[in-house]
Amino acid sequence: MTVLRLRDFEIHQRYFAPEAQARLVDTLRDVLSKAPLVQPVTPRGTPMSVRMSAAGMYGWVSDRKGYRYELVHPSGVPWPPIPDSLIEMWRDVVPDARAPECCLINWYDETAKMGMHQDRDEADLTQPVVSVSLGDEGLFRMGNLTRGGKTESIWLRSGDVVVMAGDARRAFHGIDHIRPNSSTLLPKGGRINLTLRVVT
Ligand code: MD3
Ligand code: FE
Repeated sequence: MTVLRLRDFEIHQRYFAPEAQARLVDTLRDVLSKAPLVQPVTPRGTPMSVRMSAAGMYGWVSDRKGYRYELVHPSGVPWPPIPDSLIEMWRDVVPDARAPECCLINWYDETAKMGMHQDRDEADLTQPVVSVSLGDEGLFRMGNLTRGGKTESIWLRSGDVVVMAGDARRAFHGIDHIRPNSSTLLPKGGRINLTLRVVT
């Protein structure tokens, strides 16, 4: 495993070995059977290209009413618990952080992307966010504390873990596109990104 530092982003390349990735995908299938992926719409009603679900005490949702954290899936059922292997990974990479309260699940098909944005719906922005990439590679773009300016891009590969702490926690970021057929982890292809967050 290689740890790269780009500004305040810390990238643990191939943190999860292929067998651990496969076990994680099996666990996620279970989570998604209870809390299925949905295609969110922005408050203006535009469908996002990414499908989403969540695990943990809170899930992040977006619909005509706005962006927010909710205690239940849109179907009304509570979000399933965050898988143990993810809690263990969180303790390993951010030992001083509070326990994660949300594991957001983003699924990208070969055409999906995520525009540049900041994550600021959480109450305590001093707490880190940790992401796990699974399946096809995604081109991650890191920006600045305000919109615009120079950016840096890096391909996130299956098994990579990214820690956003310090200034990186409030930086603009996005996924430009994914590289189809770059991984055999997911039988139907695509990319899954998990982000662990402290919400309250
Ligand atoms: C930097 N997800 O869910 S992961 C998101 O690959 C999100 O699905 C992307 O941006 C994805 O909000 C990027 C890396 C990431 C996640 C959360 C961050 C970078 C971040 C929060 C703050 C700053
Ligand atoms: Fe984000």
